[in-house]
Amino acid sequence: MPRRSSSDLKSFLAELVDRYPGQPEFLQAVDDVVTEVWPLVEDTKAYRDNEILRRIVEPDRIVSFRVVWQDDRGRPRVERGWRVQHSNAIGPYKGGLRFSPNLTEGVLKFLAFEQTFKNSLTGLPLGGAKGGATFAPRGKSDAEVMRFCQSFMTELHRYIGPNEDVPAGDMGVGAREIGYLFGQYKRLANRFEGALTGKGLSYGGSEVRSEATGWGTVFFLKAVLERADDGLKDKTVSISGAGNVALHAAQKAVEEGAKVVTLSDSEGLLHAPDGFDPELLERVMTQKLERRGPLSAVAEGSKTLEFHKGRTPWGVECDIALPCATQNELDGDDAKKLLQGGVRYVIEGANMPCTPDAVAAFRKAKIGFGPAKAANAGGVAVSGLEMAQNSARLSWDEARLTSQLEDIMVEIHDRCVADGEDRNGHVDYVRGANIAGFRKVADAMVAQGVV
Ligand code: NDP
Ligand code: 2IT
Repeated sequence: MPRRSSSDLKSFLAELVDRYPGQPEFLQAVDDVVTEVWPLVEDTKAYRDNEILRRIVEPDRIVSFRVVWQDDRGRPRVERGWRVQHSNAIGPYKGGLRFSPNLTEGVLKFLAFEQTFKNSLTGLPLGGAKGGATFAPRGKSDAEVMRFCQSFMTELHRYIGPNEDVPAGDMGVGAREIGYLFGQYKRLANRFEGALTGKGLSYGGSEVRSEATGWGTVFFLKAVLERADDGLKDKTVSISGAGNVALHAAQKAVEEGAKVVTLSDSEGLLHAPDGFDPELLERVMTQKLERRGPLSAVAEGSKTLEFHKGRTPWGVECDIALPCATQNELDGDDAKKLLQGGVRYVIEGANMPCTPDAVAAFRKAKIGFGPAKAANAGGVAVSGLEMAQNSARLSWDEARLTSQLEDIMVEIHDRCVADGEDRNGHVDYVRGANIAGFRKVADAMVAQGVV
């Protein structure tokens, strides 16, 4: 079969644009991976002969379903639910569930696509998937959340299982939702088994899973810093978001001696010019993760905190930026502001938080840029360890899991370096993560034949 050229790359991507015009996030994620792995595919006859690229951009399957639930007034409410099973080439489908009113199939396709390469980078046997629903947990009572989760699982349970597809949390799906989802799965399957991760510690969950994504992002950052002969102590860090990932990233960064000066939520920016201390972070955790209230309330009556409605953290000068809220939250203009302010490292805690313009600006400036599929893989990695503990019917302790998480993040870092370092010793982590993540999946696909 003849080799393809870069004009073929353009037409390959253009074909997808024609086929999926309503899925910009999916196209964005595909463009990022395909552009980086194209030369590798050109050079590898088995990948070309097996049409690996054409196959990998098409999810194995997407199930979509209606979810009807009853609100507290007794009215039936209708949501859309999905599970995108992208690839099980290297292990059972694995990836989170997102509950968000604006969720679309295209967003879930991007997340499932990314998940496949992220999971490959962890070195664990995990395929890629993502799912969710248009349900908005905000403002709902516990009873409403429970009824929704039960109804959602009544549909989803047919497609998941410990060796088939293992969902976990993502935006809008935390410990409470996983509890209700697991309870309904167990009732329907009549089996106590690890069909979900992120479970509570009293019923098969793993130590360190709730902290894992944020802590893992900081472990990855530390590895990047260490390679640059630099360290986290006394660095000024801007973080966006105030959810599971952002708050645990902030917690670990503060523990490592950094000064974290921002957090944010969908209403605005919480600026702490003197930095958040551990007690203050505990208060924010209670407000955002337990009470699910607005971040602005934390600043009320405070002399050291400022809340700016409608603003993002990217106008605040920092050494390190950790976008940990949502996709495309940091654009080209934000990147310019951050670079002008002297940012030296940008590490993605959220999935695809930087737009292509922003990523291009950071790469051009040759700062340390850690892409999501490498930097936020700690969450799914500890999910993989939760699956291993469930299979063995054992629970490992916190110290063991923290050290395994750190080892995995350093290994991911090193995989990025192996495939992303140029002749001058500069590491392009975007290239490294895409090539290393892709190669393992592609080799497994070649080995398994035309399936
Ligand atoms: P949470 O639901 O716990 O938190 C999300 C946070 O982001 C909330 O503070 C939310 O604000 C804020 N937010 C949402 N949309 C916006 C917006 N448009 N502008 C500013 N802030 C916004 O989710 P997670 O922390 O779990 O997830 C955050 C990111 O990390 C997502 O991209 C997710 O896919 C990714 N991720 C999560 C993993 C996990 O293990 N949980 C693993 C790997 C990646 P508000 O409270 O006002 O809604
Ligand atoms: O985006 C992600 O990696 C997650 N939401 C975690 C997935 C998981 O299965 O733990």
